[in-house]
Amino acid sequence: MGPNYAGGCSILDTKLSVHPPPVGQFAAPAADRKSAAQQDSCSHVRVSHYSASPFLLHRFWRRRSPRSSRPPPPSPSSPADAVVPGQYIVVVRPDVTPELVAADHAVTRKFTYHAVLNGFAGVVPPGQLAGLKADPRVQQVVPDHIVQLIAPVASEVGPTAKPGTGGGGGGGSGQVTPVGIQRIGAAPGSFIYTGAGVGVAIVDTGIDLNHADLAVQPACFTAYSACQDDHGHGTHVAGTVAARNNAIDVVGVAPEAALYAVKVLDTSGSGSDASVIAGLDWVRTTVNTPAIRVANMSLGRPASATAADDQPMHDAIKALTAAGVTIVVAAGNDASKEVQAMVPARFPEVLAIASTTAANGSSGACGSVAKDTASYFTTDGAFNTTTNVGVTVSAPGEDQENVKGCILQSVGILSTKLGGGTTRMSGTSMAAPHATGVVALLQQKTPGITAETVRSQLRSGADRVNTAPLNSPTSSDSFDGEQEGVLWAAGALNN
Ligand SMILES: [Ca+2]
Ligand SMILES: [Ca+2]
Repeated sequence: MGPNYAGGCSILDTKLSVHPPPVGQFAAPAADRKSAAQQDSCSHVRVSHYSASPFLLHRFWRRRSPRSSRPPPPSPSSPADAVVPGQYIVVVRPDVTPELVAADHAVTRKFTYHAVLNGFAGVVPPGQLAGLKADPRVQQVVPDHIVQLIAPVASEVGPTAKPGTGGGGGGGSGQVTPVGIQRIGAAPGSFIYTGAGVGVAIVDTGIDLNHADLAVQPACFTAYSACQDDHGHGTHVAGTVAARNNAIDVVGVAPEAALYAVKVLDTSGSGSDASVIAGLDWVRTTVNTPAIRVANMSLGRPASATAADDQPMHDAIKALTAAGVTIVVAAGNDASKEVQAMVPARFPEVLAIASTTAANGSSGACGSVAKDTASYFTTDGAFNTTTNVGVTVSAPGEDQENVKGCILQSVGILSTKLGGGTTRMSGTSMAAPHATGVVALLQQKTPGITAETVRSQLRSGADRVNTAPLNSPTSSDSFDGEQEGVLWAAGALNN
């Protein structure tokens, strides 16, 4: 049998997480709580988001302190090495049929991999584990680690978020070009590229298939029962990449790119290595028109204490990259960490994107936060040209940070909302899709461009290299010794 692309409750136990945004946005965290409390019959796993409490504000420190003395980050990370109980990812030899191995050890497969890996995932009966590991056809057996969306940080609701579907909103003003799109120089008409003919996989909670400002391809993958977004995170990410250039809502970086929904996270924003690898396997296997050339992964988890446990995910990433798909990953929303501590952001094949502010924020008693400042929540990490690990470039993950008294409030990125209209979210989850959109433009200009060439062009074409990101004034500032600049679409395209 082929991979389980759309069958019912196939993924029961995996948790992936999306990188959440910072303080201020009320809708998303409320939805998170709702979904956590209403887990469907298919989801037996605990939910652990990176998101901050919606009403938790971030204190504003005047002095930067060394990373080692920083206070804990504003939002809790999922516990290290959280796994789906009893579930394993099994990699078998290339010449072996994974279905036969699973049957021989009484494993009910939740996913079967034929493209990015040869293997399967499922619950291994307790008495079978030793025999499975000893089977000469088996190369690797690892626990299935929980993955989550990089949860959005709560963000202040700005004046242009619109509750309805389409239409003018705010006095019939029509389509809004979000501040982040403007900041990277990708407003409509800035260049001849639109992403036309380029497929983009949104590896996330799904996409709202009925949103009037999103044109989603009919082909899709789900690890659950449907490709339709039931959380909101994936819909927001999709809009930043490719909301249509029309008279309603917002416009994305690459408004004519083809969006593919790859739903690997459940209604609570959680999945696991097994579900994520299944989504990547679908991207690699399925022949789509237009072909998928870039994948956005605004999700992750801490690197495992056992390095071998991260190998199947890494192998899947390597295989998909080698097949010509550039993979863009949110760095994470934990300023106490660097990307080398995160999976999949730590893998050298991916483009890890950190978050900056797109505009100047308002001033309070403790000062103000200028545009192009490292977001107070962003995970960072200087790019190491030897290991190829680190942040490729920063991009807007929030409109701005306002200071009220000595409290920071994040005003989120405006993008498409599950159910129609627009909403705001903040986080590296919102920064990554700005870069994904630019990759779609590059793929249109130079079909087949490799991930490493893309990385090189994003870095050399960035704006304010050696100046931005500016240091955050908070104690959790993310200065990592490299100011790699802010994503700049025209710079990347003109290299
Ligand atoms: Ca639009
Ligand atoms: Ca940096």
